[in-house]
Amino acid sequence: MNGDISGPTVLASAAVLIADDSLVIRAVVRAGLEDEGYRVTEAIDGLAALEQCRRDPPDVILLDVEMPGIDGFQVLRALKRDAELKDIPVVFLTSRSDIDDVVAGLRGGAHDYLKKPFEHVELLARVGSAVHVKKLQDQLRQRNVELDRMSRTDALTGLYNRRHLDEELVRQQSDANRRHDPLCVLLLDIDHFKKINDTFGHPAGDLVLCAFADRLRAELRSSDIAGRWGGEEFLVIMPRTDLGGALEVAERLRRATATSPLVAGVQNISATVSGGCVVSWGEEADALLQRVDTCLYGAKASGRNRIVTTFFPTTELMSAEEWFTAEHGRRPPAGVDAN
Ligand code: GH3
Ligand code: MG
Ligand code: MG
Ligand code: MG
Repeated sequence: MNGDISGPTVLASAAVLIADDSLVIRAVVRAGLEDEGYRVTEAIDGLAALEQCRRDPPDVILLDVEMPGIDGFQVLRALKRDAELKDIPVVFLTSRSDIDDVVAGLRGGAHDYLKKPFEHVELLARVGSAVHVKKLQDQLRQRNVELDRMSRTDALTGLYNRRHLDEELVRQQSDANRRHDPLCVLLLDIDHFKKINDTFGHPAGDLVLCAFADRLRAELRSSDIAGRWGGEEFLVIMPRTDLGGALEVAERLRRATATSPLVAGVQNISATVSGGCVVSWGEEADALLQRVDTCLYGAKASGRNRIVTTFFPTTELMSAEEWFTAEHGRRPPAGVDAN
């Protein structure tokens, strides 16, 4: 990221709101700032200033103290209460007589103040310093957002990582319990992946994992949350999905993997996948994960390339095919568009 935030381009792109009931002050300040390349908007009183901030938040607010309706201090308090607006630096414009109040205003979170009548150079210096602070804050916030995103992303596949999935599962389960919505989880594990590594090499194995991640992205609905659980295991959280719907998705993924090879660079590598797929019974996330893991283990033990589930209220395992037969007397639909 470019660290220079004081150059003319950055300042020129900064937006300053001037809130003052004096037409003369607004005109003088606007002219001075526009000459320097700032974008300037105006508000004629406190309420108009707040409205303007909500509509199009500026980088800096030049705020008169004495205005009809709500005064500058009340505007400052309203800004500080608003999560979206609280970080916009406020520079008070004040006459000498209310300087003590303005010092109190600084304790209330104002960035700076400017005494009327002010010198042009001082106006520019104080606005410039406020813009500088605002740009630093924006960069920091942006960097934090990016760090947070990275801390939740699997570096190889770009899917969510286990940390995010763990948190998301707890959140989704509590939402589902509160709303009495069904919630399903699907745990997939590529079969004999070690052999793929041994045969084609570890880098090709990595590409297979990426190709499988792409397949997940392509096959799932936008409301599904898919991530890499670890190694060659992937977890999909399916909110507002009943077991039948989740098993259809799971079967479609399993069939697609078994029938069309994964593209790993110049190689097409055939693979199969096994999975456990369960609907939440309202239990704790750990217990739900334990149950889906037992199903996955069952799928491996019973021959791989299959999806296994449990039949409420017992923990007896059955394949997806058996479930569809028992539940509907039918096989899973051949091609269901999940999008
Ligand atoms: P099973 O059908 O029982 O799941 O057999 P498997 O070989 O897939 O399972 P196993 O747990 O024996 O081996 C998993 C392999 O996955 C071993 C490990 O080296 C490999 N693996 C884990 N993470 C990665 C990775 O990021 N890249 C690559 N290329 N391989 C990985
Ligand atoms: Mg005034
Ligand atoms: Mg595994
Ligand atoms: Mg495996």
